[in-house]
Amino acid sequence: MIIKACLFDLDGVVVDTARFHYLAWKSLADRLGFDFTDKDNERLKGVSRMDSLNILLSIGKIHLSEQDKTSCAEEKNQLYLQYIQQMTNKDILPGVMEFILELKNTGIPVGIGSASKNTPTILERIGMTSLFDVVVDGSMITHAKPHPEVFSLGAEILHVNPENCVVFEDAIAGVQAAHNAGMKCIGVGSPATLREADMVIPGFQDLKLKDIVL
Ligand code: B16
Ligand code: MG
Repeated sequence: MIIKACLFDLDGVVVDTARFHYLAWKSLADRLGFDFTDKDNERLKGVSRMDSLNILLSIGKIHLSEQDKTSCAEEKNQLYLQYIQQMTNKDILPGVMEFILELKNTGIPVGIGSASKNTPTILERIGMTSLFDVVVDGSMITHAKPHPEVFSLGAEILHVNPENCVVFEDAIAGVQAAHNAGMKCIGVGSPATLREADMVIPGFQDLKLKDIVL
């Protein structure tokens, strides 16, 4: 394929915010009186905030009104915001910056496609805001991954056809979203989990554009 744009998921691909999401959800679960494990947290990766809350409540076998759910989601987000306020460029995952700079030097536009409504805050904290040609986040979309909207919108804004876009994703729902958008997807993480991806890399360390064969 001819690569004309690369779209990056944020959480788990550019930065490791999973531990902050986990700590914030765990505090909420503690207050509601049940245990929320690290393994449970895997189920929330790439999933929208309200969908994550619904999964969390199903683990705790807790039923809440819509109003209480909204306030629980807000409570979790306030805790999460406290964690991400401490982020710096040291939180950028190894090799991502170098790889993005290689793409930019080659003339390939780069974008973000994230479910997170906190994307602008995180990009600002890690100093990467101006690096991306397009940023599509959770506040700009109606449908969560695996719906293709977050990536389709990015490609549309960049005026690039989906068949010329490559998506980098760490979550199964994100890989499916890329495929649903008609794009190729490189999984970042374990091949066992991301077996639907067109190629899987453990991370970006030492990755060069020439290593990508799709
Ligand atoms: P927020 P991504 C996703 O981001 C996270 O993986 C997921 O755990 C989180 O619940 C979701 O964003 C919503 O985040 O509460 O900050 O809006 O992986 O799509 O970049
Ligand atoms: Mg992710």
